[in-house]
Amino acid sequence: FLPTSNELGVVAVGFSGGQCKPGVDAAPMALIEAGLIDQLKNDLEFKIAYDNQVHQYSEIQPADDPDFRGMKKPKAVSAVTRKLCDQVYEHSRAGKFVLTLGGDHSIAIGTVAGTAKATKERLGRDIALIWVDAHADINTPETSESGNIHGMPVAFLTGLAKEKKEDVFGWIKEEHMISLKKLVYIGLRDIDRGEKQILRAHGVRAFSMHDIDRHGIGKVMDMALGWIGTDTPIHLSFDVDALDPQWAPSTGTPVRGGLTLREGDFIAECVAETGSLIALDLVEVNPSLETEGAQETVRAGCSIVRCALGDTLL
Ligand code: 5AB
Ligand code: MN
Ligand code: MN
Ligand code: MN
Repeated sequence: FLPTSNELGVVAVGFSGGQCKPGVDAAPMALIEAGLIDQLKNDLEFKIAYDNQVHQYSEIQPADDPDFRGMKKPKAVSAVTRKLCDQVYEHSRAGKFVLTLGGDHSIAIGTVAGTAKATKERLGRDIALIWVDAHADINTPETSESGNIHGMPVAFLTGLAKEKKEDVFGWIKEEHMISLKKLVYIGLRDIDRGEKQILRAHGVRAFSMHDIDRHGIGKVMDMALGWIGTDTPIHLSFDVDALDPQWAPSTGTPVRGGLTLREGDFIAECVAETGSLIALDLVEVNPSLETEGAQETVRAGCSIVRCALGDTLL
């Protein structure tokens, strides 16, 4: 079921409306300027399908976008992720591997919805979702204290959060959703109260930093991938704030006590080794924060992408 060839669809998403700090929209350009796409083409020999633009989607974001159910910029995030869903769907439906460069993590509503739908159609299979993050991003509009939608994507993707209004995520249908049983978290260390209740109530498989300290990253990856099982198409959504701020300081919601650079790369390498990866998101790089560390954060992001796409040491 793998992407049929070495074809890679790249979508660059300069969107920051899922949270309040400007600058995360500049990440795709920073990653590309650091040579990421050239490396994928030349070193990893991918055939790249990239439209050579960083999508800002300003034309589809409404001027008037009041808070709704506590959500900030609900219509803008809904419209952008809906459009992104179509773009990712097209690549994935055609059997291409899809790399999406964010943007804040709200964009995963679009990317995962797109691959979930495409994979159901193409292979008649449900995808698994590996969410590497300091945060669980599974707040519903009601449990969220911030109203920032980048803390809610998993709730919308699993149907825990629902909304009938078409222009506020009502476009998300069964075909776009994933099962809470096929969701695995790695790197968690900052979970809201309401999120903890959700994770417990649904028995979601989650490996926190505590688990990584206890078992080591090798054992944790065995357990995480064992839970998913072989032969299940995997979408990997990697929030750069999973890494410790020592390695990735330029991100909107840094949390100390995170993954080392090598642990981040190792996670990506292990997922690559399964041969089941169909899509990757890299999100939450914000080059305008911590200018000293911006290049370091960008480099860390590039490294994770290369590892996930099969760059091997030997
Ligand atoms: B990120 C928080 N849980 O809901 C919330 O960076 C943080 O995509 C969300 O993981 C962090 O606002 C979202 C406090
Ligand atoms: Mn996140
Ligand atoms: Mn995060
Ligand atoms: Mn963040």
